[in-house]
Amino acid sequence: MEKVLLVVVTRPGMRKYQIKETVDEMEQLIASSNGRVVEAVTARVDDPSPSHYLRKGNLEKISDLVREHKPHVIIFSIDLSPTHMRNIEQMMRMRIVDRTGLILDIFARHASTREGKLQVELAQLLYLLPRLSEIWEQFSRLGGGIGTRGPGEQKLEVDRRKIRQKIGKIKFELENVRAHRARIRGQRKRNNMLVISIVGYTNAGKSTLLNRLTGAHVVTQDKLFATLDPTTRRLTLRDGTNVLLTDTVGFLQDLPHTLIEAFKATLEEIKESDLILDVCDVSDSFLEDKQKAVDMVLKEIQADGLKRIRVLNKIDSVTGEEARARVLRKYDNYIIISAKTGEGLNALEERIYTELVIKAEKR
Ligand SMILES: Nc1nc2c(ncn2[C@@H]2O[C@H](COP(=O)(O)OP(=O)(O)OP(=O)(O)O)[C@@H](O)[C@H]2O)c(=O)[nH]1
Ligand SMILES: [Mg+2]
Repeated sequence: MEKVLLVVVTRPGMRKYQIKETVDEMEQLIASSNGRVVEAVTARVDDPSPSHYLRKGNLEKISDLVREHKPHVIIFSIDLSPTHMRNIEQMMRMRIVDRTGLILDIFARHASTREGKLQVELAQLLYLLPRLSEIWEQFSRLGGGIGTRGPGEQKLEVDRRKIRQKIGKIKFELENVRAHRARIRGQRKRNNMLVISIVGYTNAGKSTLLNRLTGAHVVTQDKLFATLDPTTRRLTLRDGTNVLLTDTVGFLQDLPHTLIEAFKATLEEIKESDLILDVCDVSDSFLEDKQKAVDMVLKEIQADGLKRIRVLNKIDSVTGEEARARVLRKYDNYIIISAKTGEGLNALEERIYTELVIKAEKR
């Protein structure tokens, strides 16, 4: 396990609970990447410095903590420009990872299929490409003198070209995956097969729900982004209608754009479903914000107009009559379940049946 010093950058006007939410989420992301936070420090940035982003006071605070804890890496809660990253790296003599870098690391750890790996590699290259030029620009500025400029720029061009070629190659391969997926969808449509996608924030319990409903064996973990590759299983409704249920990659607040782009083929499946099960975790203190993030991703992938059942999972974690009653009142438009104990799953299947079979017959 790597020792991590976590720097949570806050902006003026950020509320206490938002800071807490960011710290919590960063700690979960770091744990999912097998890191251990030795200390989490907040650094308020009112007016970013051009060279290091953070100002002197915060940099000194960080440098003291580095001496104290001797971490392996410093992880920032925001994305840094390559210049900022490099300057801080040199000052602290330590590896720096920013938010997108961390998320990419988790994805790289969890990718298991060929498609998953290709998508992650694409995201990594998309992350690298704009950074490459900034790194080189700085190099040529610093080098400045005779002879450094030409070769530097040539090398940059070569590197860039190589990366673009690689991106093109991966995109081409993923295009085949997309086309294959589209053909399968076409077949399903012709066979009048109905398709349901389970979506929701990462760690909400989507895979546990798929396993419960269909007897699948998708790995479930108390880690963020345990699932990257979609799994589809058949579910038989009570009148014998077969539907297909798909569990897919989870969402996150401000999901890096490079990942959305790279996972286009996977996310596209959601858009084509007849129904989505939008799963969230009642035990999560930041449920509302996470639901907003889910809504935003659904909008971004143009799946916000689809028929949707809102599912509130992990009700087993709410103990006490009163607390339960409060949840039931507050979330009266949700189907309340526990994927772990099986509570509420009959009601959920009934609701799926109503949405897909009864309402369809009426039309
Ligand atoms: N108490 C409780 N825990 C649950 C329930 N459902 C899932 N969990 C736990 O929540 C964690 C995440 O479950 P997953 O099914 O892996 O969640 P996911 O939404 O597929 O997560 P990602 O694939 O990482 O996005 C695991 O530790 C599960 O055991 C539930 O109903 N009750
Ligand atoms: Mg999962």
